[in-house]
Amino acid sequence: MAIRLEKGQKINLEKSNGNKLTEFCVGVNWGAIEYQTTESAGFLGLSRKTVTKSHDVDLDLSCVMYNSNRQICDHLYSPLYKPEILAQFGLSAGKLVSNNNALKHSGDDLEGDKGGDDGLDNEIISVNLTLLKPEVEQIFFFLNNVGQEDFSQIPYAKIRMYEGTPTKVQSVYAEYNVVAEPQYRGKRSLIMGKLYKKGGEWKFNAIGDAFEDSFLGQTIQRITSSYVK
Ligand SMILES: [Ca+2]
Ligand SMILES: [Ca+2]
Repeated sequence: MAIRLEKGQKINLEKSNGNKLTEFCVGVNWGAIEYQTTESAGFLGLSRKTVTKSHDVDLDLSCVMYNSNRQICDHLYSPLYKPEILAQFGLSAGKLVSNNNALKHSGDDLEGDKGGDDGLDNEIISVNLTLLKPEVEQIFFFLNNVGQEDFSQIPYAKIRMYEGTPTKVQSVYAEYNVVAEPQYRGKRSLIMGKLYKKGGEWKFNAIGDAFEDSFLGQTIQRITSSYVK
């Protein structure tokens, strides 16, 4: 049974059989905005018909890793972010694989599901904690909306941690539903949570704080200034 994460909740990465969870995926599933409109149809376009159109929603799932000096030591975010804009925030170019292959991103989805919820995550970060460089102490996962709409306009956006692979979900460990929550109205970025090492063991803290940030660089600056401990 998956844990329904509540804002601020801290959990141990321990499975029901007592084993540690070291390999898992963090995924986000979301939908494009669909709407109905009419357009001319028929011979000479003299009649009208109702059609369903969709408006792409480009959410980006990313993460940044910090060392014990609270400095960024690695990251995963879309290579589509312009390096010159990232540089203004002191950030390196985007990439989809972290050092040692410890974390891997499935790639930048620019649209969201069309034609209804397909039940699959649109962007996934696979995590293998055993491959992390020892210097990594905290890993923050966050979500940005590259488009103009806020989270409440998106039909669904669900985040989950699960065992399995990006193509096969074995067991969902924890999940939360972003757009169903009123606190996400008007917001375009979300600091989802952090993995952190304590006494040599990894734990997860669900943060769930949403902001108006329109660019990933703002969200990373916010994490660095207010969330890294
Ligand atoms: Ca995306
Ligand atoms: Ca999907």
